[in-house]
Amino acid sequence: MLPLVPGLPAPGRCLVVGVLNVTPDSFSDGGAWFDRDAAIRRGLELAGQGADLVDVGGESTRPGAERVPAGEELRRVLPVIGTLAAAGVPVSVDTMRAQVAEAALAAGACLVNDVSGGLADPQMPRLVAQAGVAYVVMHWRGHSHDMMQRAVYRDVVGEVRAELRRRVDAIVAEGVDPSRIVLDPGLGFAKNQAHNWALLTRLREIAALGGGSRFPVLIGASRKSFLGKLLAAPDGTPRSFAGRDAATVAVTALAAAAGAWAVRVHEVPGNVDAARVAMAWRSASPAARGGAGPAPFRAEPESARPGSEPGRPEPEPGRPEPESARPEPEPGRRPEPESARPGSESARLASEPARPGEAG
Ligand code: PMM
Repeated sequence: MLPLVPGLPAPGRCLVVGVLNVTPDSFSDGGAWFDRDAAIRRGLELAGQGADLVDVGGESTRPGAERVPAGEELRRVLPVIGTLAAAGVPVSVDTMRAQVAEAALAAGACLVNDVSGGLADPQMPRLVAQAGVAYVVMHWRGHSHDMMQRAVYRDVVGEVRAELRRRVDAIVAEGVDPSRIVLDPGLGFAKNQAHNWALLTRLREIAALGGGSRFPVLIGASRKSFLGKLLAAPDGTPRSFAGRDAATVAVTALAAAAGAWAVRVHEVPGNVDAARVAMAWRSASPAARGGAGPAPFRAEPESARPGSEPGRPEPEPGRPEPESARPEPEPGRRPEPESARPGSESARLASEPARPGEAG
């Protein structure tokens, strides 16, 4: 089942968050949307292409980046957020500053995406709690100028989980509603290639954070250097940024099939398709019949299958059931099945008759 986050779109598939960096220096698109009108046009374009949210940021977090003053960050993002929100586009603000988040929320943003998970500005969790909005809490070990020196782990998944757990506890203690928290492993932020791949393949463990409940997980793999290195030319030259979009789509399909709640991407259309493919995949998979996903194609009632327990996912053969598979959502975090939501991708999959002449 995909979790629902109150106040945010629920398309019944992995959400696709379009990146809109209003910066001169972001790593892959720096400068492209620095002009205000170009940024607004791009935001409308992303929404028109099917982005469920447009994530507006005014400060680059590329490795080595220095901070921009708060006044400059506000100048970059506020007019863009205000115009997009007024046009009906669901907008998130990518900021580490409570002052910027507060102004962005007043301008119409509905989600705070804080790559520092509340560490860069201690006022942020309280602000988010008071505003009652959704909050992306990313794993972060320090500002971009020297973050790669902190890419040292003995057990990257265990340490990222433990550090996120501590952040979530601190943020909830400040009054943030746990049902509004989205976790993000922070690919590329104090992580090398091997760290990123390890985290991507263990999303369920990140979502569970060591407890029974599951948090929604957002993945930001788009165009990142681990994809550039993976696709490097024989002489070692990394693939160009735009040349990483197909690999980004592949990661979206895999992450969404593994249960990611959202992906943050530069190019929307292929990723929306991938999220839809993943939803169909999850809907049709045998595990979905046990509760790890919706069950629109169920051929027999769960109770008819020997040893099955309604609502309980089937462990993979030969593997113990992960704690994240235990069906004990936190109070207030009981998502309805995607197939139950009218208009959702999975409801459509469940109800759509096969068209004549088309193989399913
Ligand atoms: N990555 C970047 C910026 N913001 N936010 C979240 N939640 N997760 C990310 O992985 C993330 C982010 C850096 O990428 P960009 O410069 O292309 O925006």
